[in-house]
Amino acid sequence: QRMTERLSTAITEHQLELYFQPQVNLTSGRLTGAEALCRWYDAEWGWVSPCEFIPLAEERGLIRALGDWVLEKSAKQLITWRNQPGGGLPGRLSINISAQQFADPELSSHIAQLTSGVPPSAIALELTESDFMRDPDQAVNITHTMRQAGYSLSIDDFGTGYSSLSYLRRFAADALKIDISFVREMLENKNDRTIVQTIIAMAQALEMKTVAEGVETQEQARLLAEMGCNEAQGYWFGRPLPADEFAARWLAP
Ligand code: G
Ligand code: G
Ligand code: MN
Ligand code: NA
Repeated sequence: QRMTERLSTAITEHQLELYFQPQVNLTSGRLTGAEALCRWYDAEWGWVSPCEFIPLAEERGLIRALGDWVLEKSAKQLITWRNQPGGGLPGRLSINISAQQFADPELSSHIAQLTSGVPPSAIALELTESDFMRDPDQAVNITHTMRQAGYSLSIDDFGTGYSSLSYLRRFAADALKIDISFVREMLENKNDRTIVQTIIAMAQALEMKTVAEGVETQEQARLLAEMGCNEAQGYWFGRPLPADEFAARWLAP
């Protein structure tokens, strides 16, 4: 209860922060974009994990306000970077969208409003596989609208959400993000390795890109590259950083 009030205040008074984690091409090592990750530092509680406050925001009707803040802040950041010497973030900024935002029939036009000045080609939206599967027929319609508007779509936490092959094809997503739980032990665990390889083969057959999550070692990166995974994200390449630190480390001077 108290947490709901504090979160509500944090949203309206702009006490949340966006961190940015690099995404890289596994063959070239070059930056392909970044994922925007929401952070909340509370004076009394310290850092509160999004695994706690995102579900709370969803339950207590705050996710729309939080999601709008994330979209607006993302747009401002992209514009700021673009106006700096060196020319901005290469590739796309990936933004997490929750199921309730995704179910909004006005989502595409709403995002366009909140991100005015930023071309849709600079934005990828991430929705978890289980959120896609809540109402798959509706998701198919929305994904087509989003694609027509020029946004990229990624299926987040892939492998944990039981999507059927027929829906996967119809979602028209650009990328599958291989869930961290399969990447974590892929060197030691043959089953996990097989799952990762199978996801990559399936994505290739459906002409989707693969992005591995939670890559923490060079060995994992090497094996994923060998397996044909396109991109990766994880502590091996870089942790999520505040905007200025991200720019100092990753963007051209
Ligand atoms: O960054 P971290 O691993 O702590 O994030 C935990 C979870 O919170 C992840 O599943 C991530 O997708 C989710 N998350 C982070 N930022 C946002 C956001 O801005 N919106 C939504 N809907 N989820 C987010
Ligand atoms: O669920 P989603 O993929 O949106 O969230 C990504 C989450 O994974 C973020 O909370 C981020 O902080 C976390 N993360 C990113 N890279 C790594 C990593 O290499 N190892 C671990 N354990 N977590 C990571
Ligand atoms: Mn994500
Ligand atoms: Na994920």
